[in-house]
Amino acid sequence: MAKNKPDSVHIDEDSKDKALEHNRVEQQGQYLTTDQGIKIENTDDSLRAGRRGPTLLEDFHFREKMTRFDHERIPERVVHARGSAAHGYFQVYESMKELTRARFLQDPSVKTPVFVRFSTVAGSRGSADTVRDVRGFAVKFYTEEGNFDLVGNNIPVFFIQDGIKFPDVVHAVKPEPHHEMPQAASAHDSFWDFVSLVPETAHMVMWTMSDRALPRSYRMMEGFGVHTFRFVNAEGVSRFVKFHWKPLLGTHSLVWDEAQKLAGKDPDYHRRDLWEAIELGDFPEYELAVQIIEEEAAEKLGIELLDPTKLVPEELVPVRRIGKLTLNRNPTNFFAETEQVAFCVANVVPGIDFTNDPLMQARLFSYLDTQLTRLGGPNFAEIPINRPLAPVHNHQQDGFHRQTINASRANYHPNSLGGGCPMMASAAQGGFTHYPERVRTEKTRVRSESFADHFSQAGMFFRSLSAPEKTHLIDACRFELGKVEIKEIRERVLDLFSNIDGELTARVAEGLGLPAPTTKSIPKSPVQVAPSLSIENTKKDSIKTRRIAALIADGVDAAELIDVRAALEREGAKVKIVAKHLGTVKGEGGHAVEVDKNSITTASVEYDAVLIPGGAASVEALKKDGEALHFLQEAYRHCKPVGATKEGVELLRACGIDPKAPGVVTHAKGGDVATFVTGFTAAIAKHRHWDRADKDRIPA
Ligand code: HDD
Repeated sequence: MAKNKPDSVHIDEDSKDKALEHNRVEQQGQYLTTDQGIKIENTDDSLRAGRRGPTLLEDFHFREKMTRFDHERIPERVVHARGSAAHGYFQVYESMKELTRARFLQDPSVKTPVFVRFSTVAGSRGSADTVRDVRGFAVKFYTEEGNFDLVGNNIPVFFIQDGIKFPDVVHAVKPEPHHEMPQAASAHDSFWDFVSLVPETAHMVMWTMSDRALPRSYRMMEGFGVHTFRFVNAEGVSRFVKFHWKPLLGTHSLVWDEAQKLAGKDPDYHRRDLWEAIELGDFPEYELAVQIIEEEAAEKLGIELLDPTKLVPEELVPVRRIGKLTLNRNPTNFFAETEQVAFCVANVVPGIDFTNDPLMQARLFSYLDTQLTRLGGPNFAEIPINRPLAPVHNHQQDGFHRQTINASRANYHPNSLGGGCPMMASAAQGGFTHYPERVRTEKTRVRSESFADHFSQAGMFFRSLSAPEKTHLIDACRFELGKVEIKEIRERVLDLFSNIDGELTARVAEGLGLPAPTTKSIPKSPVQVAPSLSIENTKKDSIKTRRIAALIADGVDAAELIDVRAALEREGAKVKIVAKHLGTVKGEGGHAVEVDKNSITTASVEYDAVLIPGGAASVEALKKDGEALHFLQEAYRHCKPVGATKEGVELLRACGIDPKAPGVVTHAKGGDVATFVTGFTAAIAKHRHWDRADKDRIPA
């Protein structure tokens, strides 16, 4: 039916959920049918000529079932293949009217639905979650003005300055072409060969060797838009903007030994963590923050804003928190949503615009292009998860898998047959107008001189880390380069490092048994040390959702365990009872304690802290149990908080653990449980206690 008013749309938190509801199919209570709706009487036996005879071609149900199965796979993403996603909503704190006309950033009462996909970069779809890698942090905002995709990472800079080198860096890091090894790892010759020959990788390599590349959880990592974007307001005034996501649970990381063990014990560790947190109602939250840089101030900054290998330190330009993202719903179907979602850097709404960052410019092309193959043609925006909530009207048509049935005879513009529709929208009517940046220059493949410094910020990052973080980074380099087989590559990387920092070069060289090249003269950064870059300086004020393992055996002091558990859970932590067997454990005085995990199915690496409750018989049994001793020693070695009450303290001694070591909290007989819980809570909030001088002599 012809209409003379444009569609209007009202969006609230549930709008996308309601839109997806049309595509959800409930199987409960239904008959099995073919794709044509024919009910099936037997799906376990194919149609054959005689009971022992050949299968007949006419068995349409068999052929359809098999054909559909044979074609279930689509190409995995060429990068970021392994991912996990969730639905949620975004709400701005106050109107951003002065800075941008983007409508979803105007009204604090509006909840804009979002779909967020987290990912690793290098590994295949089935690879482990906890590998050393960058994490993708891609957010699709379903705004009333159309979809805005903020396709970021958990690291604020990138390996290369120009997207034309993206295929090179990705080929170098992916498994090598002759034998397809190693999986989901950068510790191999081709990656480090590339790094050694492309000095612009230096800054990002510092980040990927740091603890940032081993997040504890998708819920506990920062996100970054990386590029400089533009905010444009209704008056057409443009300002540069850098986007950040700040997790409300703080930023926390794993240690390398733990990450490697987790990759075997639970390859789905991050996926499970995200899924379970949402199922339990512990909704992950992140604040959207922006750094705003006036056009005139940009030149005086001393940092090339178009260079994606550079960040703007928070110490130089403050980060303003402007709104909150809450993830509150798991997808209904992994393939339909998480796998088929298609993000694109070019998806922006009026009020947000691009810059000439050559990496960003390349990305504006690549995403739509890759979806054409991955999702089988040009109609992927019609897949339910990708479909905007804003109305879509244009003359695009046909192609594989078209869903929309355009009703108009006029499929061109201008037209009179369709009354000139769809119409153009002026800026006042919500039309997207590109920021009219002045461009008057020559065509060239020459990179600007302002992109020449590759080392000042690599050095700034390294210098900004705490001593333990520096050691982790150096150990990571020793590990990765230790896996490199060609000695010349190791030497060239050391030479590269000598442009970054003397201590870094010397300590990595020592680990590799190579002479350290003399430190080059390192260019100065406008900010020499940026404390905001160290994870240790991020907030550590909560134990919400931290997993604590209580190791127990028969004879545990059940009454006290129940008290301590309740107190920790009041703070939002999750206490899991770990024992030799499932079922129940007999506590002192006959209390039965329900076991959550038997020790054969779990390991210390799955927890943030360990609790050893009192109870003489329980502790005596644990002392003779190698698995329990290993559990505790491993957690201690990974610098996790350890709490022990009464006889539990003896288990520490049996493990060679000093009860007075940092992050070890004890409470002797007759002590006050409340004081113990307060101390243990503070130790857990700190997440890790790196200053354990003796940890390396603990066998685990
Ligand atoms: Fe990219 C996927 C993030 C540089 C080309 N990229 C992809 C995803 C994320 C990023 C999070 C996964 C999205 C999802 O969950 O589906 N990429 C980044 C960031 C970059 C970056 C933060 C640097 C600032 N990417 C980059 C460049 C190019 C690409 C320079 C090419 C010129 N990226 C792609 C891609 C992918 C992709 C090939 C693979 C799958 C997809 O797009 O949908 O187009």
